[in-house]
Amino acid sequence: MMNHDGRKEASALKETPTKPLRRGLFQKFAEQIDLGISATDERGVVVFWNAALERMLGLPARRVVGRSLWDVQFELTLPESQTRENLRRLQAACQAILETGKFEAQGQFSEIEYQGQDGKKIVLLVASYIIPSHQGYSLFNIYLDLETIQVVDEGWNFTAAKFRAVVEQAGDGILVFDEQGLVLDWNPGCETLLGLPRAVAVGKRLVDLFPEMFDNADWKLNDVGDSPHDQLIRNLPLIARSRLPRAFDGPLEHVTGMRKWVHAVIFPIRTEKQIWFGMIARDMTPIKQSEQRLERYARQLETLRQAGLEISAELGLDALIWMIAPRAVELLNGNAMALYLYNPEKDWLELAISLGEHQPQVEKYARRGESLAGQVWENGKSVLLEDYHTGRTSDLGKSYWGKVAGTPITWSNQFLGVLFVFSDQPFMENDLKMLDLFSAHAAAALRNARLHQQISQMAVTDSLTGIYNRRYFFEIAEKEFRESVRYNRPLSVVIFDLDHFKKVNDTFGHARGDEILRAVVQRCVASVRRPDTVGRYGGEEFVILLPETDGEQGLNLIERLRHELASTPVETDTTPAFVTASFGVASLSPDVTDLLTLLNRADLALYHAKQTGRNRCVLWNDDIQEIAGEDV
Ligand code: GH3
Ligand code: MG
Ligand code: MG
Repeated sequence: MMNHDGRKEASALKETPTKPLRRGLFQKFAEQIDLGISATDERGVVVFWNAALERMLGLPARRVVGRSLWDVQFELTLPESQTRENLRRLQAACQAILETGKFEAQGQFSEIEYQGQDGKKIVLLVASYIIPSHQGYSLFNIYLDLETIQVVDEGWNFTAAKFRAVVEQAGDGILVFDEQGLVLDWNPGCETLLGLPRAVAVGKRLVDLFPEMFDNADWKLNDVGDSPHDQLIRNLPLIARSRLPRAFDGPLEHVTGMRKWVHAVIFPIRTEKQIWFGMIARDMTPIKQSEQRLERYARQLETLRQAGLEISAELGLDALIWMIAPRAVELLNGNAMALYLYNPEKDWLELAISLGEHQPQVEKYARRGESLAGQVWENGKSVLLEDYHTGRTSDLGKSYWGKVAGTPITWSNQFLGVLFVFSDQPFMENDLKMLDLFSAHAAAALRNARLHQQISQMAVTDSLTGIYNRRYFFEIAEKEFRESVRYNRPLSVVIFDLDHFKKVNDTFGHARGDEILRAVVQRCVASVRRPDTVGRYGGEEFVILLPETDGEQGLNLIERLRHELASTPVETDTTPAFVTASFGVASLSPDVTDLLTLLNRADLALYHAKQTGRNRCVLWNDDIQEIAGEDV
């Protein structure tokens, strides 16, 4: 272990002869270079001291080599620093570095004041390096004379032309400006960036040439209300002092109106007499655009995920349509949308919803191949139109040209509709794929909603005639009955049965019989009022619920229907078929306590109508009770 006591160490050094550094190419180079270089061995003994260092410090190598570095350094310090304590500290620091090989400030230049041979103060920049060797570590010092740097500065003219060429040909915008923020020089890169020639830019205020960028710049020292120019001027001394470049990003508009995104760095340029500032501006537009594309893509995926979750859980068709609409606009960052749904009965598209700002005029219906919706249907493929005339808008009152993205909605070859998103911004390349994905989600959800609607419908309707089945009719009738009793309102029921229908079947066949049944039901539905409910009671027996209707009114209503049926034949392929029906009516009275009683009375009245000749309407009364009673 090395002894940390200075005196003992000094005596040990005398006993060990120093090995001169190997002469070779390095040494030749080191002797000729304008940098001062010194090196020690593993013990800190100076083994190398080059000619430049001899000149800088006025200390010849022969007076230094073989002595410990700290002794030499100490000798060179200013008289006021030559204390025992300082020597001890210097020695301890050097030895610690040599022992551990750790030196945090490795290679960092710092200004050190030395005393020259003639007693004059010399300021040098010194950087130390610790280099591992086979026996431990050696210390290398590099010394730079600030005077020498001035020499390099003087040689500047020699290379200025070449350097100018670099600046002229650089792809980046490079400019120089003064402490007043006025542009002094402007390279061709700047001309390309802004589209402004040097002659126009020179003498202008920098902030006026890059207005949006300086508006955008975060100078951290902003006083509210300060103009961007004042902010720049106030920041320049700080930039000069810290020597660190100040970087900022921002938008910029080329003279042609083209939008760009620029990254800029402002840095000080020191010369002997003055400080100027340089700015390098790099066009980051392509990078910014791909960044924006990625951001949009990420947002779209999130919207798609959310929309997928949302709409797949919705079975109500109306609610579903209201979910699809805003999500479609959000997905493509559009202004408006339109959703058409296919109506298989009419074989056309019907506008289900259209919403948004600057909402274009869209057709309410579209047949296959007609209008844009019909074309998307026919082609079966998504379209992106860059220049689709979307018609007048109510709020702008002028023609509006916008972009439109459209996609068919299909579920395993089943065409369900067409979805459009309108925008006044151009769509991006991924947008159509996104819309396709969205449309696939929408298709699955729409189909489910349709199926649900059909199944719910099937549960309550009669498949032959499309009116309510017996079970569902009872459900409605029960409710209506309770309400009428509770609020003491009139209520009537009618049961009717076609006359001699066995014969109709025999004459025209069972299939034609079905057709006639449907026709009779249609007539019946057409002749009743909105709140009235028609249901199929049995084979060719039907029931009508007439709320807010007393017996007389009910009788009048069905009398019209009976007459209409009897006087107008049902058209069949062969001959017109006359069908008649018999009707029984019963209405609510205080002695009717449940629905079944009421229906039973209507049934008795119907029986009475059949008994008394058919093709007639009978209102229930107490006498009928007796007749039926006798018969049963
Ligand atoms: P009435 O005047 O006494 O009512 O004579 P009717 O022949 O109509 O006798 P009833 O009402 O008892 O007979 C019902 C007939 O209606 C029996 C059946 O052949 C026929 N029918 C019942 N449901 C259907 C149906 O869905 N389609 C067809 N085509 N015929 C039906
Ligand atoms: Mg019958
Ligand atoms: Mg019958």
